Amino acid sequence: MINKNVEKAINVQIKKEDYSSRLYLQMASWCEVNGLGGAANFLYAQAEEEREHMLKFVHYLNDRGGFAKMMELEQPPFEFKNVIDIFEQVMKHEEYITASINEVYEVTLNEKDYTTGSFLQWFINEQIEEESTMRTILDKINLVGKDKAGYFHIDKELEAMAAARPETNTAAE
Ligand code: OFO
Repeated sequence: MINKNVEKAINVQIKKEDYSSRLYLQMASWCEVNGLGGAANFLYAQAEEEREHMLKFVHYLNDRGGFAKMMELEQPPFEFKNVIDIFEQVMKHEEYITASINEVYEVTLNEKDYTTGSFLQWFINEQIEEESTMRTILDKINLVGKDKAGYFHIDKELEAMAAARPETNTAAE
């Protein structure tokens, strides 16, 4: 049976992954209606990936004798200035998620639940990758320039990045 404090921490993380998915879905929707098809495709796929993260936690918790609970989610923001604003917010959010995964890891150490600690390694590595991807996108945005031509260029880049993703691509048609 999984330790109660670890179970609680994982349920909080499930909520955060669920929220991440909805946040990116909302951002994708904004991009789609604002002529940013590439960014939309990238973010739709990212939303799907976050849902997969959530499910990984759900199955793990239930398999270990715990009980995954779906909690109420707050409404994600739906007004954005532009694509830079969006990716700056994504970066911030991913940093928050990294800190949050580290907190769950700390609970597993305190409770001497090394099995869950080892399960969390996958997420720790995933966060390194996600933060690095978002940093690359922000660097590219800074390189191409923060004007209409720059936005157009970055949208093409994001389109290519979305197409190159190995995961399920649930991009809009
Ligand atoms: Fe963005 O990553 Fe989930 O965990």
